[in-house]
Amino acid sequence: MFNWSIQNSPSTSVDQLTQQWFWYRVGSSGPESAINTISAPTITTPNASTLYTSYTDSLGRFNLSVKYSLVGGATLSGTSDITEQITINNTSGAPLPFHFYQYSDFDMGGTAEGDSVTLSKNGLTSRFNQSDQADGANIVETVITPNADHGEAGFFPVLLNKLNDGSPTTLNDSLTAGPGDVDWGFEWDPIIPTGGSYIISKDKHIDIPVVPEPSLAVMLPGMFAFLLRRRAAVS
Ligand SMILES: [Ca+2]
Ligand SMILES: [Ca+2]
Repeated sequence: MFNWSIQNSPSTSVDQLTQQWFWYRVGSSGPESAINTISAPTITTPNASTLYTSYTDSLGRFNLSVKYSLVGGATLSGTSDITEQITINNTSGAPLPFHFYQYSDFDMGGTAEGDSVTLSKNGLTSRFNQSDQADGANIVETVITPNADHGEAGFFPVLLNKLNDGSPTTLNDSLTAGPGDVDWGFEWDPIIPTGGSYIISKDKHIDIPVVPEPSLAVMLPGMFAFLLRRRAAVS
């Protein structure tokens, strides 16, 4: 996901997202890989707001799918929502030690600078369940289940480089970063039972300020001037 544009005036919209994507690792050694390296994707779009992408491991250990559901708010409400459901099916014939990562680089308000992020934990599980990133009144909130084992808030591109380097990464559990060009991630470390599935559900919600329509007090003098010019032109 490289773009999430939301209308902020009758004539303009602003992209709030640089990148959100997923990485994975099987076992405790070796690097993480982006999920688009698993295989060519199978993509289906049952309707205009729903997208499925699925990948199949060439070694037969698992398959993985992501379902995106987009719900735009009412026109000029400044709100938009995306839910994602990630399903990992263990097809290896043995318990599968899996590591799954969400990486997010939002740039709220359409600017990389000025953002702050806070990751928070469920009070009962003490595991990560939420991220809140803001630049002024531009806010994105992410809520996840099951809660993640690790999280990391930092400055672009530290976390992205960790996920793309050649060694295994465990997120460092730092809770806050900013203001600046912040990014953040979550990490799940399940052992998926033989023949079992692991399902992650996430909801991301954006609120941005909206520039209202010009008021009638501003528009009416202009309309009268236009009508007077038309009358003058006709007569
Ligand atoms: Ca910003
Ligand atoms: Ca950012």
